[in-house]
Amino acid sequence: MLLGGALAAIASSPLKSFGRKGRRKPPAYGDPAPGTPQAFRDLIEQHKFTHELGTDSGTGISPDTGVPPLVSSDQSFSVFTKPEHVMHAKSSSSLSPLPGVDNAKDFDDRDVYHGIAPEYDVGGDHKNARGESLFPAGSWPEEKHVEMRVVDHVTEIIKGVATPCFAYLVGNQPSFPGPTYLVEAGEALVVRTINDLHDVEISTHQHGGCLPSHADGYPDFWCLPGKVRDYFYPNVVHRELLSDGSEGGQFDESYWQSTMWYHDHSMDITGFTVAQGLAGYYLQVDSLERGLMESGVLPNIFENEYGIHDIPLAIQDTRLNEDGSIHYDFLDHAGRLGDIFMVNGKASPRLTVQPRKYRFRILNGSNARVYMLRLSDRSSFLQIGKDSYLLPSAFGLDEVMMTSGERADLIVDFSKYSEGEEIYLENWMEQTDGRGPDGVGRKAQQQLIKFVVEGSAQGNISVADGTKLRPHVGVLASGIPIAGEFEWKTDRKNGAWTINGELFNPLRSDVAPVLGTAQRWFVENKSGGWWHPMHTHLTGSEINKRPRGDDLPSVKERERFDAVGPHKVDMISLANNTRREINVRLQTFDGPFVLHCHTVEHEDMRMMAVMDVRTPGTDRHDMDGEEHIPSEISGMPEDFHADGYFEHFGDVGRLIGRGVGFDHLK
Ligand SMILES: [Cu+2]
Repeated sequence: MLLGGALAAIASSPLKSFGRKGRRKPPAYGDPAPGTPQAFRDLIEQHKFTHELGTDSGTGISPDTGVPPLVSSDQSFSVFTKPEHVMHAKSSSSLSPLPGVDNAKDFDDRDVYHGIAPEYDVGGDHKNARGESLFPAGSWPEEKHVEMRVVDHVTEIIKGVATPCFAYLVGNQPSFPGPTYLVEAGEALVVRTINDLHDVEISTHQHGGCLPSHADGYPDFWCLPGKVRDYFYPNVVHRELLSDGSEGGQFDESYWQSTMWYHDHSMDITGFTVAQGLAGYYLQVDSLERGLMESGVLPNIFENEYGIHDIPLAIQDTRLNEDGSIHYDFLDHAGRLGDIFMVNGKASPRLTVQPRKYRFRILNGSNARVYMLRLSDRSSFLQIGKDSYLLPSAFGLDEVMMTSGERADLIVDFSKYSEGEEIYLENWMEQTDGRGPDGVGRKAQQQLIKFVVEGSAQGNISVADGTKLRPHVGVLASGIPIAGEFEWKTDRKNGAWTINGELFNPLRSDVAPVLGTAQRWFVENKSGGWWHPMHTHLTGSEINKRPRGDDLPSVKERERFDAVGPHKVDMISLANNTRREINVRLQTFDGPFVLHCHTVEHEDMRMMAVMDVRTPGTDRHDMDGEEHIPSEISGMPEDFHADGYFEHFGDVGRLIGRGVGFDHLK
């Protein structure tokens, strides 16, 4: 299956201004159907806010009716909706054949067909392309192994409606969305991924991770149907530079990530696979955050607080067909909007809470929707993290905007409420198509999840406005030179979105920074009325300067900067006609990596660029736009391109030659 971007039309639409009225609707093509059938809407209404997260209220139609996906006592992974179990991977040597063994190809075709990253060294000292160990001396981790299948599944988004979907399966219980990983910083993990889908190639990206290119979900480093790929997650971050410029010091603690997520990133079809359910959380805890947990500042995830007082809430909009299946329109390139709002895969659920503080790790896992989240009584809450990173300090706010792919790590205090009180998390952002939101207003008001306060508080946490969390170390302060400046300009050309005038070509390098340097980037969106939330793989983006109000989709971002100072993010949301400045540190792993728009349908329309971080003197590959990346790095077998699996390989040549879309619609 190689659908989507290259083969279909794209809306050509007038400019649009955020918050302005009276703009013309874009021409409608794709599926003009009225949306999720009324019968299903009636069912949602009937069961509204009755599905308690963390319990099973299924009817038996769906296999995921509440048994947590436990394989064995030392490999327990948790699903969002049944989150009693904190999950630890198996210790090493649970996989057969072992990851990275030389004779892997002699095993059955299903075994490790795509190999493992060259940075993975069996029984040795994992090193990057520059020969630097990924781990400081003496911190060699105990390696963990996990086997994860990607399978067809049936879930129950609406009570009583069986919905076919895709799911990640760890153990014996598939879950929609996927199971939550919990790793400790510096604890290397190999996830053996088996693609049991029929005719759908996948490529798993760990969003926020600092990973070898082979394991990063590069869009055409696939795990093919029926095949296996070993994803090597060393769970490292950039290390401090020694005086000779090599990466040899301790980990830079300011880069440790907390709330990451993983999702499919397969070229041209990511919008489809994510809508089908291929997304989940990937949580990491380092010693600093563990200290905050053990001293009672934050809930202690290692003391069974996961799913109790530390709860991931993934917000996604979706739409169902008449047969209960998930609607996806490959012709809607503006960006998929749904008319059903899910939290953790369930339409309009509820969560019973105690009168105390909770940590909610909120993910906007929607393909194209922008949210403005508020509590129904307009109470304020704390933000402790943005995207993968804990902020330097907690700060109070009463609404938070989230574009696709962003995370907001929030603390909500229910202690002021009395028994039985009901509070909703609401969306106030109006949006009618995938180009971007129209503005904030009551017309858009949508209750997403109901919190019901019950019982007495079991313990509490002390985090408050101003509590110090993760100190920020500036890119410049880290001693790494800013080796250059680079501009990324998004635009719309020939009916498609481009970055610096180009469509994504997985074989072409768009910027090739030297490993061990930093760059100052200017990211600019001049593409008329379109919004583009931009995401860069490999490393965090440092917001070093107080942003101009005109350059922000929400002035709350400047309030955040004023409150916490420079900090790291992994998403930069570009409203129309805005420009942002960031610093990025390009360390640890050689490329290729992508940066792209996280409105997933724009990404599928090739709104991606390639950052090929390179170690001088190495000859890993030549990204001239034509030559294939060597098998060792891509994991694609040497004979792959010769055997005709994809005759036209994503139609790259065709795209470059004539642009995207049907000519008569341009
Ligand atoms: Cu975009």
